[in-house]
Parts: sequence; C-alpha cells; structure tokens
Amino acid sequence: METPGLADGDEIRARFSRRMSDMYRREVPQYGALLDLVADVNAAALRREPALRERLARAGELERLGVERHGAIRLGSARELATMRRVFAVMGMRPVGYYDLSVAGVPVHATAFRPVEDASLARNPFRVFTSLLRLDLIEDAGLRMIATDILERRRIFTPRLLDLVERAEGQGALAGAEADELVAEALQTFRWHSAATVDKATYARLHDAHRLVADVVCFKGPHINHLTPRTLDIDAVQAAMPVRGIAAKTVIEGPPARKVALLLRQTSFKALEERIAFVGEDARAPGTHTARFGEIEQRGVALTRKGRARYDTLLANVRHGSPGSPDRDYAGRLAGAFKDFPDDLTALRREGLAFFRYARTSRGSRDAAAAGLSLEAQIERGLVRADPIVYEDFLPVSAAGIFQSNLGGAGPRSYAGNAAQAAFEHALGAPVLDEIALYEAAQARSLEALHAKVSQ
Ligand code: OOG
Ligand code: NI
Repeated sequence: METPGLADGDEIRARFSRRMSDMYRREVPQYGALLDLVADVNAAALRREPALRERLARAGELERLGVERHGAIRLGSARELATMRRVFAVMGMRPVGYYDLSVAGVPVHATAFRPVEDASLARNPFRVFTSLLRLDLIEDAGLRMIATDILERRRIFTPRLLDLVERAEGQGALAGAEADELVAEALQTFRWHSAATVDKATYARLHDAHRLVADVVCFKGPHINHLTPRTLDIDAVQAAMPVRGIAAKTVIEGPPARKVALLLRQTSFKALEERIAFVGEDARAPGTHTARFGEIEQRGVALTRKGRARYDTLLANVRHGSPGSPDRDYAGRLAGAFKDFPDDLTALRREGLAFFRYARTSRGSRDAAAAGLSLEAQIERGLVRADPIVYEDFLPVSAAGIFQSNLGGAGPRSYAGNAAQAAFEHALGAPVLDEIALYEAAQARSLEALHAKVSQ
C-alpha cells in the first residue's frame, strides 16, 4: 500500500502508472525485456554525455527517467469514452488533441488524456492515448449491428470504481486508502482477459472487417495495449532490439535524428500472438490474438503552427502519402528531406518554428539596463534565457505507423478519410484542448512574467 494522507490527481496518477507498469510487466514479459534494454541504453548515454546527465539532474529528471511516459487503450462506445474521461480527470488528466486515424486505414479516432500543468507533468508525465472505435466505418450493416449491440451491453468499469470517481469529483481529492482502492479498481478496466466474450465465428467476422474491430469488440475490457518508457537514445534501442531477440518495427516514426530533437520519435516491438479462448462450443478450440506490444519514445521541442506545418509537409513528401511500411532507405531520405530545417535552438527560435519558455537569468535580474533592451538583445547578453518547451503530445502519422506495425502484416484498408472531431467530442462529452494553444499559452505566460518583472 502507498502513503496515507490526502491524494490529489497528480498523486493518484503517479500511483496508477506505477501499478499499471507492474501489471503490464507481469502480463507481457517481453515488455520487461524492453525496459531492461532501455535502462542499459540510458545508462550508457549518461556515461557518454556528462553534460546530459547534469542537465537531467538539474531538472530533477534523473530519478524519473525510468517512469513510463504513456500507454494506449481502444474503447468501443460513447458511454465508455465519457466515463473514461471522468476516471482520468480524477487522475489529473485532460483530453488534449484530436487524432483522426481513418486517413491511415485504421477505423478509430482518438485523444490523449494527459496532465496539462507544468508542475503536474514534472510530477508524473503519464498519459493515455485513447482511441474510440468508429463503428460507422464498418461497411457490413449486419456486422455493425452485432458489434454495436455487444458494446452497448458490456460494462468495463467496476461499480466500486464509479462510486469512488463520484466521491473524488465531489471532494477534489481522496483519502490515501481510497486512492489505492480507486487505482486497484481502475486497473481492472485495463487488465488483459484471455477469454473472448464471443464465439469463434463472430470473432472471425469482426476480425475480417478489421483486426482492430475484433480487438475492441471481443473482450471484456479495453486492455492496455502498450506502455512506453522514455529513452535518451532511440536509435541505439532500435538497433539493439533484434540483438536481444525483440522484433522491432521496421523504422522509427517521426522526425529524423537531429542535434536538436524535434517533437517525438517512437518505435515499438511488434504485438505478440497470444492464446485466447472463445465462448460456447469453441471453448476447447483456442485461438490467438495479437494486440499487445511495447514502445519507446524520445521527445524534443514543441513546434509552432508554422514549424509544424513545415514538418508535416516534409514528412508527407518523404512518405508520399502512404501509411504503409516505408522502405529500407527511409531513414536516409527522411534526413535528406529535413536538411534545410534549422537544427539549432537560436535559428528555431528566431524563425518562429519552435516554442520556448523565457526567464530572466540571475545576471538579468541585477541589470537595470535590461528593461531598455529588446528581447533578442537581452538573450544575446545572457540576461534572459530561452529554454525549449518539450512536446507532450502525439503525432497522427506516427500513431498510424505504430498501429499499422501491430496489425500483423495486414495491409492498410482504405476508408474515405473523414475526421469527425465534433462526433468525437460529442461522445466524450467535452471539447478536446488544442495542444498547440497550450504551448502558445505557456510561452506567452513566460514572456508576460518577464515584462512584469521589468516594469516593476
Ligand atoms: C495506439 C497507437 C498510437 C502512439 O504512441 O502514437 C500510440 C494504439 O495502438 O492503440 O500509442
Ligand atoms: Ni504509443
């Protein structure tokens, strides 16, 4: 059991992510092997780069290096999504961003539940990429009815969890023991069930419609399908995975390797084939299901709308709009495409491509003349510091790549790409926050604080 006393959202999230990690390691031993590899690679990076170690130590990030950054689930109905929003709210997580995966042949749309305050992100950064199945994209009307019916009847939250969520909503926090209980009850929603809730034939029909449809519809709950620790050297982990017998996806998603890390780079090991049991007469003829995998991520600076538009265009040129597996020379072509994208912090800042947090240095606070200088002049003279703001969200093309690599070689389906943010928000019962607006606000707040100090 954890510490007694009152537990706020940040504390509950920290406990939840720790317990989830323990559970997932027990459920998917290969994930433990990935964590070991990441720990080794991170340790080597810290030995190799003392400056990096120092920077992380100063930021208080060294001891949290091994803490998972995110996980993902896939939900089946509006009711499930709306309730999940309440559960995550108790853990200090808000829905940020809208991701349309239909353009990439995956019949879901999604948001990321995450902490939004700097202090909360620093305390525990855990977030959950949460998809909602788009039943409207199942073509066969009969099958769509079957799926809808199954999903309307299932209950993925324990009654006790719902009680505790209501209590927390009323009080804004929970007593320590109640928080532990809430975490334990919430974990029930995320655990794996090797027993399917349907017979073999129904599973097969849903699976034929799309593998993800079977994954969402045929089980008692929305099992956590991966967890993702942070690595300091994603290229090293990617190279070492096969050496340790871990089947890595072909390429690293996101921007190329650079001096100044941009946005988010991710890679994963392929979903494992697991034995499942069907209901009815098929109970003695087990089948297999692939859904669960492990992933790693490396985060860089958040890009402004201008920077992001440039990133999206460059990436699209390299991928030629194809969400399928990129070819062998992909990394080379990707690096080539980004050759003209500035790769130093000053240029990224001056060209308005990335977000920064500004703060007066101790010299700056002593220098009365600073007030009369432009921001650039103050930065040049070391009176003001500009620190890059880390990107805390996801990338739709990357997410599609992660989904695809876990569809076991089944090629992408084509859906007429149609974002449906309004429908998603209706199901969620709330609007999603605009991720770029959050970075804009953080940068603006830091500038305001700077000016406020100067005018004092
Ligand atoms: C989610 C895949 C997307 C990411 O990190 O981009 C994702 C899923 O497979 O359910 O987790
Ligand atoms: Ni992920």
